[in-house]
This record gives sequence, C-alpha cells and structure tokens, in this order.
Amino acid sequence: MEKLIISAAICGAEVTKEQNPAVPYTVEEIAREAKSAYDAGASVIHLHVRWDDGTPTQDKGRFQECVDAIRALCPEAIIQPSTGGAVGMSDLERLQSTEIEPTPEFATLDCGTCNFGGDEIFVNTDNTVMNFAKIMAERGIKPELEVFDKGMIDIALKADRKGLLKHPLHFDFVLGVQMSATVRDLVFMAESVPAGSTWTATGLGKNAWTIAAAAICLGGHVRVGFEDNLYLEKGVLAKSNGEMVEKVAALARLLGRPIATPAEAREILHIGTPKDL
Ligand code: KMH
Ligand code: ZN
Repeated sequence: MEKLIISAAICGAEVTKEQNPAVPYTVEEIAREAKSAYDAGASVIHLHVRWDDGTPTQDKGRFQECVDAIRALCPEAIIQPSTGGAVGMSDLERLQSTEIEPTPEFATLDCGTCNFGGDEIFVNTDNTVMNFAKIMAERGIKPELEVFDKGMIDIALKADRKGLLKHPLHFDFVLGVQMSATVRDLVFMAESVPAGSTWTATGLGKNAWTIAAAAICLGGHVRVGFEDNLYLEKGVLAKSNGEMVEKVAALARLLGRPIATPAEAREILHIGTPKDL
C-alpha cells in the first residue's frame, strides 16, 4: 500500500470563530494553522482564505499573501488553493486562486452542483466544470477532483473523455454533504473511479474519524481540518488543525500505514515541485 497522504483543510469558507475560536481568518492565523497541520504530518494544505472579519474571499492578492506566509513556515508543503470558494461566488471570482505566483501545483476542481444545506446550492454546471478543467490543464495545475456523490465522478469522466484531464486522476470523496458518509458509501466511491486513480476521503462532522480509519485501511488518503469538522471527539473542540492531523497520524501508526512526506506525496500524486513550475 502507498504511504498515506494527509491533507489539512485548515479554514474552509463556511465555519466561523463563533463555532470554534481557533478557525483562522487573518493571514497570520492561516499560516499558524497550516504550520500546525504540516508539523503534525500533513503534506497537503487545502486552502480557502478570508478577510480579517472572516468573510470568505477568492481575492488573488489575499491568496498570494496567505500562500507566501504559509510557504515561509512550511517550505515543502503542497499548497492546494480552492477553486470552489464559497456558495454564490462567480466562476471568475473563484478562478483567481489559480492566478497567484508561482502557479499552484494542485487545486480543487468541483465536479458538479450539490445541495449545501438549507437553501444553499453550490453551483457547478457542466460548462463550469469543463471550463475550469481546461484552464487548469493550460496552467499546468493538477486538479483534485472534488466529488460529493457518484454522479460527480461521472461528470469528471466526461471531462476526461474530452481530453481535459491527465492520468492518473486524483479524486477527493467529500462524504456527508450530499451523499451520506458511511463506510459502504466510501467503498462504493472507491470502486467507481478508474483503475490507477488515487483518492482522498473526507468525512464531514463526526464522520471524519470513521471515514479516515476506513480510508487508511482501503489504501486511500485522508483529509481532515476545520473546513470539515470542528471537534476532536464528541463535545471536545479541536484546538488546532494540527490536533486533527495528529489524530489521523496516530490512527495510521496503529494500523501500520506510514505517512508520506511532501516529496513522497508529490510522487504519489504525479505532481512537480514548485521549482519545476
Ligand atoms: N466551500 C464550498 C462551497 C472546494 O474547496 O473546492 C466549496 C468547497 C470546495 O469547499
Ligand atoms: Zn474547500
């Protein structure tokens, strides 16, 4: 089995300091959270950014500042900007995170529209998905194919048939938003991607830990962090993203699966180093 890549989704666009005071907003807080995750074993930092008051933004300048601050503290980390942003943002606004320097090695590509709770809908039409895939291919950015249900795997495969994706494909199964987050669902998703693909799994809320353990056993990779879950265990707020990454690393140690360094993660994911870009 490959070594385990741990991704830390340190901030997200939706969670707030009212829910957990450790959720980062400022550039310094975002860099601090990235470092806590990196030091605990995360090789990928999935990045959203905020203005100082917590408002989510895809502003290119703010992304640049946050990426530079993270890079200064975590020189080898694979920084993965979100192109999803927050519900309601335009495609042009969302794509700004891919325009920073150097060009990101890795970024998310959301592969369909989904219900986001209450009246919220996260809109990704087929045209948006194909357009984002094309732009990322032109910029040499490896997409992490964010799939919230099986239909989104099929939309990603449509982009693949159009020649917009390079193999091996890499998926992130985001379970617990639109599709439920059970081990059966995870196995179904893992069996639905093309042979040779790599995948990460994310379980929302309390499902973070069962999904992490199952992904470790199944040979997938794991994402945790404040974007997806605020609690270390029932009733106990996590004090940092690092605490959550450390819990995944402990599970992996118990289950005998070594953790990938950033260099090993780049090899597993078939992405270049920042110097190559
Ligand atoms: N915040 C969600 C609306 C991504 O990062 O690509 C979108 C999201 C997915 O988090
Ligand atoms: Zn995200």
